[in-house]
Amino acid sequence: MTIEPFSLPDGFLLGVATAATQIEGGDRNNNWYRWFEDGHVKDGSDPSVACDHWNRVAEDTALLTEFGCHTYRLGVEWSRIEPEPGRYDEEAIAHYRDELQRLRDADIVPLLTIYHFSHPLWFEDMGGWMSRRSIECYLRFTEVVVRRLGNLVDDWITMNEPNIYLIFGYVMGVWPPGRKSVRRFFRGRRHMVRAHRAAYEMIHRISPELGRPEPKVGVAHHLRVFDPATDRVADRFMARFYDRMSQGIFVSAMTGSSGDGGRRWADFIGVNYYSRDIVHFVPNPAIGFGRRMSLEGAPVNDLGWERYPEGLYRVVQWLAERYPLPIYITENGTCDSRDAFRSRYIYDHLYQIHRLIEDGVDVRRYYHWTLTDNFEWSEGTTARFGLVYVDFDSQRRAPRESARFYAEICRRRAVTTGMIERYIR
Ligand code: IFM
Repeated sequence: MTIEPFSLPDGFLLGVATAATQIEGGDRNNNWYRWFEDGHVKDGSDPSVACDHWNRVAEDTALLTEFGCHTYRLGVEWSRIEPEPGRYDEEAIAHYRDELQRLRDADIVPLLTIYHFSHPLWFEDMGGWMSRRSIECYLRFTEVVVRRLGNLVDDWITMNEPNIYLIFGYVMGVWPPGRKSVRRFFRGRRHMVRAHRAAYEMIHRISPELGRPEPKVGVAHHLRVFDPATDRVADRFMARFYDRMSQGIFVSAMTGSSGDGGRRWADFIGVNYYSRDIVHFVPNPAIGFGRRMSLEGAPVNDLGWERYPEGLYRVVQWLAERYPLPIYITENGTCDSRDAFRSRYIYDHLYQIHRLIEDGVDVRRYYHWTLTDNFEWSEGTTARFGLVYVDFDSQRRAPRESARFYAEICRRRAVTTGMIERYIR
């Protein structure tokens, strides 16, 4: 694969992305803490510890400044803000206001995620996203977030990866609440789509009242490449089926019209890109007639996910052909505990973004996943995605070499020959 210097346009923003539950610690009132208590986190790590970001906002924001990040994607924890239905915790709201103000003071543009896989236990106990009332509950919470934090925020993500949440939680049953029901998957999707659309409209209605006349609102979609294992019709059909059912139907319903002038529920499309799956047709209804795996012999990360940078080009190109909207890469990163290939991964994926921009695609931002090692859901803290190493006993942070590489990219908006020599070869 090509290794050559390249640069990104002047206004292009680079930063990192995080999620509240994965970093904050200190909260036990959510579905992920219960999932941990029930023994479902593979390495037994406790999300109420995570990387103690709640008490280390200053230290972690200093890292963002040190790395020269132009923007930071962060989330709020619903169960902290609304611990009981309709009761809002002023201290938690003040905490998030302080964090956002700190970012603005440091000239770092916040991109705020309202919902990222985690919700209060009272919401889980009423049926979560399966309940018809989920929409009004999510909107009530969203209204509080927007009214109380919205004068500090222009850029919003209403939901992170609704497709992954529903597939893992309701089809595969490997995330809370651990169900296996395709019917529930579609029910949850219906509710999440309605909730997102209404939140989109609400944010546009309220933000101008708060002095933010042009908010930008979108969804962070998890998008993969699905390639058929062979040229056989059955494999090709299954690959298309996965592509459509596990992502296409979310993007179309949450973005709206692909033509100009039609109804739209997104100001940008957020892309979380990690890997691709090779799809085989398997004549076995018990496993849904398909199996997904990594390409044999391909380079993989610590979790066995193929490292396939061209896939980023492919999914973004696919979107750009359909929607005349700016694209933000809202997540991209890799699980690499030895930091053996993270710099190369960053280089390869940013190179694809450079190619896309050269080819006229409107990609405006890139958020690396993630700042520090954190609580990687059912994998626990042993799956390390951080630019910064975390010792979870002492909570000591230590930037990895890839963090130095990424910091240089942020500062220069470019990869030079010298950087290639220092970090890639
Ligand atoms: O850690 C997750 C994140 O919460 C959502 N996108 C994928 C990441 C890596 O698995």
